[in-house]
Amino acid sequence: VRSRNSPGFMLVTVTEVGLLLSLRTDVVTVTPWLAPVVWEGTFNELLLDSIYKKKNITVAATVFAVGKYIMFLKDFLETADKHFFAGFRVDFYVFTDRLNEVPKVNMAAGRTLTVRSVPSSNRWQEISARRMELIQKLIEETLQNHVDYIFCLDVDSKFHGRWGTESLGGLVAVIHPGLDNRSRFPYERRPASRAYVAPGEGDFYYCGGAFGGLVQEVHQLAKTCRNNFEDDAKEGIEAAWQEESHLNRYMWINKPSKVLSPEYLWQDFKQRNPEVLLIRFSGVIKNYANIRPN
Ligand code: UD2
Repeated sequence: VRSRNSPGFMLVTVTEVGLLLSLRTDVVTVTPWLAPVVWEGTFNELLLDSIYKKKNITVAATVFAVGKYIMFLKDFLETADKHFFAGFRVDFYVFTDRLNEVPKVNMAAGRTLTVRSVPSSNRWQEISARRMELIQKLIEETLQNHVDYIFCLDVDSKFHGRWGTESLGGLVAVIHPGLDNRSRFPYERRPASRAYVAPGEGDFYYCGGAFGGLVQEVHQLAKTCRNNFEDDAKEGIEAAWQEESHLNRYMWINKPSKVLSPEYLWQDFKQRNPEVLLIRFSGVIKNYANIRPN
């Protein structure tokens, strides 16, 4: 810290240093393309909230609850209302084939819930992958001109801690919590697929269960992943992890401008790693055989 008395030197208080420097040295906090990696202790939430309050932003969130996955919706929405952009305007969009089973959840002021009907399917892979098409259409038909940011989230999950303005960016991806060995990243490895990532390529392995950013950027992502998924299908190819594989390919080519640490999508069956100081959002334990249609 430079001295207050030396002419030409700027006064930098300890508080300001705290704002400027990352307080975490045990984790990677910036990518090689200079995108922040968000961990607890790397940001000032009061400062960030005050910046975005002035901008008067609206955030949309999409969640799909098709078939038996409707059982996860109540907890998802109740915890989202408490922790996801608390104090900000949030429009939740629920896509379901079980309109009558959508729970009644009282949202805080300034937050809305819209339910949209989607067809059911007898293949979970199709339900998961079709989300890209429906997100693309939602943005084109409804969000384009009145929402600033959007996050697309898995329903079989709950919020446990703050998820707020620190997560905002042009294109935002979340590091998958279960995969830290690069050689085992489950990218699509068949060159015939449009989701192909060659050996030695790829930065992180990102989750299909949470991504977002500016509405225009997510529109481009959803449209590209949808087209690539459908063009693959015409040639009889389905990527190893459906739209998650296409998302990973997209993020390799179009680097995210902000990367969220696994605090932003943990998995309840995993023990917390020491570097994860706070679990903000986490996938619940589920029995796939009981809830998926196939
Ligand atoms: C991973 C991803 C998921 C997706 C999938 C590959 C995480 C945490 N999850 O999870 O996002 O990329 O791999 O396809 O990164 N759904 C329904 N009804 C169904 C099946 C799925 O509504 O019958 C929806 C629901 O919103 C669910 C999501 O699709 O959260 C993903 O399906 P999943 O949770 O079964 O996928 P999973 O656990 O393999």
